[in-house]
Amino acid sequence: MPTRPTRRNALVAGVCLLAAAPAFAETFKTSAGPVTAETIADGLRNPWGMQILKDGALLVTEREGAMRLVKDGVVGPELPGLPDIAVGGQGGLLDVAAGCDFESAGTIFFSYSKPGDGGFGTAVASATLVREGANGGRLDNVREIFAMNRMSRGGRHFGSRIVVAPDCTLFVTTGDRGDAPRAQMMDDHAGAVLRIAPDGSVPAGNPYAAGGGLAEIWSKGHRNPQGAALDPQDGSLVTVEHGARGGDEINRPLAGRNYGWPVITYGIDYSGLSIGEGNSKQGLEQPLFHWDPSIAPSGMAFYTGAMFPEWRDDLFVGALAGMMLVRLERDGDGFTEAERLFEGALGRVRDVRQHADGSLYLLIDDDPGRIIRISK
Ligand SMILES: [Ca+2]
Repeated sequence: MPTRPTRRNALVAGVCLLAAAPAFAETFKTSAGPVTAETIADGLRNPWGMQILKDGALLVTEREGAMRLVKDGVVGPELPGLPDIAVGGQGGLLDVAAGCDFESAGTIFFSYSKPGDGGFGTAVASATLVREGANGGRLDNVREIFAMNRMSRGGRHFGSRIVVAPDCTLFVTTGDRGDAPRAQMMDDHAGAVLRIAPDGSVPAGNPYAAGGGLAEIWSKGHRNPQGAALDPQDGSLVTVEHGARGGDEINRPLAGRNYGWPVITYGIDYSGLSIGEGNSKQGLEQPLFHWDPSIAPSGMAFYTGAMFPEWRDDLFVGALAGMMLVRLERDGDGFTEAERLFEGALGRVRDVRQHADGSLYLLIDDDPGRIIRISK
């Protein structure tokens, strides 16, 4: 799909959505009993990433190139200060995450498709969130801390979840940009999990810091990981990626490992042609789980809350094409699908987050899109 980059600054940015969400709630039968899905904010344009703040405000990105605060059901105005963002296809403003020092310094990180020489690539910036009132504010000290080394045309597969680890380093996922062989190239940031310090430098412990690949690379061979979270059991990173047809997969990316794409995959091309060399090969890692048929997985979260004791320690994955929330239970070192929630009822689930009160928040990627709170 050709991409027409739209410089965000050229967009008409005057739409301030200050209407409170309409009261709208539905009840669903689940393995944890009846649960309520309540729309708590509406009118967002393709929301992509969300960080829940301590006072209950939600910091939300819209793919079209806007970041907003949502508080008490009211969607605030665009927060000024974003850099130029190439909006088109799957690109735009993508994930957002609070830094380790958010409470003291207001540091946030966000990912986006950056316009550059030769096209676009996934980039990450840091900024200081300065809040004004309940749901207003601005971004100060905006600084690009990472950009893919190779820009390219085309609007597919930017990856782009950000996970802040307890040591304050950032895991960032990138997609293959629709050019599968790049996922195997060690001199290319595409198709990878990357690990960077909060200032963008290379932290100690990266597997290729001394050579063999770009120093930011943590793992390679990923197609388009759009979900990532830390496993509360051992702190390890878990990712979920869009595969080819029948090849969406969950991985536990370890330093210096290769997760196979496009050499091995459980998927086939959407044209029906086979891909690569089969399902397995020595030296390439197996996924922990894969979906056939595909569900188009996006954001993920481990559940550690008290509201749904039946679901404690389970993994939730949002599905776009599948329009549902998938619950997975542990199965040895891996996971197995246990339940499909809200299938077809709420829309494309772009992201899922756990609130401190144990409820789950879903981002519905649509225009207008919305935020839904799952509780009981
Ligand atoms: Ca794989």
